[in-house]
Amino acid sequence: MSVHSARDALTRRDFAALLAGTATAAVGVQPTFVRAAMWPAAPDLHSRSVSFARPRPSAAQLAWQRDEFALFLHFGVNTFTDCEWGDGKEDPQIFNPASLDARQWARTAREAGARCVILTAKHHDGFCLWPTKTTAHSVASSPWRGGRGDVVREFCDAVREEQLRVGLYCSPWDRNAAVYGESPKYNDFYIAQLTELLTQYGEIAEVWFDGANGEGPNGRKQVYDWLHIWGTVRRLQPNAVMFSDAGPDIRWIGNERGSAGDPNWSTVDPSIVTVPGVDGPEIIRSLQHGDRDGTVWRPGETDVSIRPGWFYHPAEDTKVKSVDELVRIWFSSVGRNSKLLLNVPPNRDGLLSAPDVQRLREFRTARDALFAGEVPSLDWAWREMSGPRLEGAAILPRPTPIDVIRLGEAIENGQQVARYRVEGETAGSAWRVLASGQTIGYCKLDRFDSPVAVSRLRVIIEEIVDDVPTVNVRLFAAAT
Ligand code: FUL
Repeated sequence: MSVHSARDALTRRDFAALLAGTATAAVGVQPTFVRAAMWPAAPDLHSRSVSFARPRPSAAQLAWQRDEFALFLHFGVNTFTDCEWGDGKEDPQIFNPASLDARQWARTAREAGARCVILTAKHHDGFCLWPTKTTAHSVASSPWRGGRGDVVREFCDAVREEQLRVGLYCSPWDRNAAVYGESPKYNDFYIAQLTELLTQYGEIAEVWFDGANGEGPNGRKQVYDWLHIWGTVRRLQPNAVMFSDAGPDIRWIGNERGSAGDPNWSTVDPSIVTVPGVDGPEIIRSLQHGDRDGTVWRPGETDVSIRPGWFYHPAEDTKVKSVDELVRIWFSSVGRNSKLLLNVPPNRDGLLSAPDVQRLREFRTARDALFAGEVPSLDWAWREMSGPRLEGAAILPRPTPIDVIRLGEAIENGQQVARYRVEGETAGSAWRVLASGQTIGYCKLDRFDSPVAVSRLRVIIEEIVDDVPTVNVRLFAAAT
């Protein structure tokens, strides 16, 4: 997968216009399969004033991060054609998930420990899972529920019933829409679809803009009016975060393998992709790692599928990721200051399949076991030092075999830690480095190959960007 950088920068004037609600400027994307990164050369859309302080998350970005774990549901005509990318010519008659039960999706998500669920309301094939007024290419033309069904409605109701938050994916690239590539017309069409989704289904926590794009028939290239699109979402759902390859609120982590960068800053430098000639690897690096001196808060989301594909394929029933692999992904996503968005695709019956449900249960059990032995919070004594900038020490009530250390910064004040190490006093009074790293952010997890019995601990924050951070330390003892 490649990321291209050749895109028109949003100017500061465009951004001011966006805030004033008068924006019309557009940002282009590449005509091949790209993850298009588009960062406005301006502060975060949440902020109306330019500040020189280090960036901080908005309330919506904080809530997004605190979820830690969300499920992604890829569902649509591809489920019935065994495809990953439909070409838009699919007959709506093939969509008939006879036993669809969104409550099973939502219950499974809650039991797995997810706090948000995101559904593909429309994938690249253009088939809409809700009875939209914008096109006949939707569930209304299918035999499912006699053409009177609405997957998005059933999904939203079920997810909220389980006290989880709702996210919607609506693909910008549309291989069915006749107006795709006639830029102003398609922008209107797409904004009308978003307007339906964002006004008829209650509170939406996340709107997911996929950067994948193969463009339209006859090589017609759609020039997206991102300022207008993002502005519409902000106006209709001010508490939602918007994901796209590069924002405006949440950035893509740069791969679909479940691996965030280490280090991983939640701040980015928006100018890096507005300089003409910057090529792919540099953008991927920025997406993976963020930027310590970045001027906007744009944390990374790690999306990965539990199966090889994003959509359901019967042949992949035996290829569901192992628990060990999922736990490894947890450490390389949530454990690296990211959020995990794990895809689990409903099948042709409209249900999550038995192997996936079973694996999600095992994944939850494995996490519960890993984090079951939390050491009751210790009395930490923190002091500011001249060399190492901050040092915290604590005594354990008895020597305890530590398996995992979870560090976290109070990110509402921004991200500050650039280097740290954790030392433990082991039997025989020898101090030994248990963990060391660069960024901490919302959550940094360090796991040991074998548990280490320690009686005292020191956390040394060796490098701080700006202000002295508040660092929270949680210790987890190995199961005995
Ligand atoms: C990609 C898409 O092309 C895939 O089909 C999937 O939706 C994934 C999450 O993003 O860019």
